[in-house]
Amino acid sequence: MKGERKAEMDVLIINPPIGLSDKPRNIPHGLAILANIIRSRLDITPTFLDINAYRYSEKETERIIENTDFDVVLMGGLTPTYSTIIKLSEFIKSVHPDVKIIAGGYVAMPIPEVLLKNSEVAIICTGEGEITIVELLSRLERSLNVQFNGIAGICYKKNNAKNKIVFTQSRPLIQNLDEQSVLSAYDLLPVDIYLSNPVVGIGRDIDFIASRGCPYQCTFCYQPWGQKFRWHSVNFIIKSLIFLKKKYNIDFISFQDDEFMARKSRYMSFVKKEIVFYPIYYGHVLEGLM
Ligand code: B12
Repeated sequence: MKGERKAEMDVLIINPPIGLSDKPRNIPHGLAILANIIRSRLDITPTFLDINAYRYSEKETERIIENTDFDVVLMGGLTPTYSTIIKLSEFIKSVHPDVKIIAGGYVAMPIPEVLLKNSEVAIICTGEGEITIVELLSRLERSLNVQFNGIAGICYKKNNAKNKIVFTQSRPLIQNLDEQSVLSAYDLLPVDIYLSNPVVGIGRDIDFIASRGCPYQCTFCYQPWGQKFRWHSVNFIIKSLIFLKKKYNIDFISFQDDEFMARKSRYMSFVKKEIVFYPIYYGHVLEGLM
C-alpha cells in the first residue's frame, strides 16, 4: 500500500493463470460476479487484474502489483492455481504488508485450512461469495484489523497466526439466484481476449452459467453446491443473452452449467420462448432474440 490510507477502500481482484497450455477462453465468472456485487452493493469499483487473460509473466505481474494501490485483495480459481496463489500472496505481503488477502473458489473451498497454513492468505470464503464478501468488506472498511466473528461461511487465521485457524458457521446456499446474485462485471474484463479465443469455435462465442448444483452424485465430480438444483429464471437468462448480444455482438453461447437440463420443465420453458433452439448451435437462440 502506497502512502496514506484513503477514506475509501481499494479492492484488487486477481484472476490467476490457469491452463497455460491453452488460450484463455473462459470468463472467470466467480470473481467477475463478485466484482459486480462489490460495485453494486458497496459502491466500490474494484480493479480487476486478469493475469490469465493477459498471460503476464511473473515479472510483469509483480511490477503491476507493486505499482497498484489497494487495501484488500481477492483471489480465487481452480485447484491448479494453488501454488500461484501462495506465491502471489507472499509477494503481495512483501510489498504491501498491511493488505488483507481473501481467497475463495475451488482452490480454497474443499480444504481451506491447507491454503491458509501455507500462504499469506488471511481469510477464505468457504462457500458462495455474494453475501459473504459484502459482510467481509463492510467489516474491513471499518479497519483492516477487525475480528471476523459472526460472519458465516469463512475460515480465517485468528490474529494472523497460522496455527490458529477458525471456522465460522457455514453459510446457507443462496435461495434465489436472480435476487442474490448478479451478472459478471464484463466491463471490468478484457472481453475481447476471451472472444478472440472461442470456447467452441463457431463465431463469436462466450460462456455463461445459468444454474448451480446438480441432482446427481457422480463419484468423479467435485460438486460444492450439492444436489439442490438452483436456476436463474428464464427471464434473467434471456435478458442476459440480449445484453451480451447487444454489447459484444456474440452469436453463440456455451452454457457451462453442471447440468443445464436437470429440470425438464425449466429447460422446456427456456426452449419454448419461441426461439429456434439447437443444442449445439446456440447462435440461433440469439438470432431469435433480436
Ligand atoms: C469454466 C470451467 C473451467 C475453465 C476455467 C474457468 C476459470 N476461468 O477459472 C477451464 C476450461 C480452463 C477449466 C479447466 C479444468 N477444470 Co473446470 N470448470 C469450469 C466450470 C464449468 C465453471 C466454473 C465457474 O465459472 N463456475 C461459476 C462460478 C460462479 O462459481 P465459482 O467460481 O465457484 O464462484 C463462486 C464461489 O466459489 C465464490 N468464489 C469464487 N472465487 C472466489 C474468490 C473470493 C475471494 C471469494 C470471497 C469467493 C469466491 O463466489 C462465487 C459466487 O458465489 C466448473 C463447473 C461449474 N459449473 O461450476 C468446472 C470445474 C471447476 N472444473 C473442474 C475440473 C476438474 C477442471 C479440470 C481439472 C479438468 C481437466 N481434467 O482438465 C481443468 C483444470 C485446468 C487446468 N489446466 O489447470 C472441477 C473442479 C476443479 C477444481 N477442484 O478446481 C469443476 C467443479 C467441474 C466438476 N464438477 O468436476 N474449467
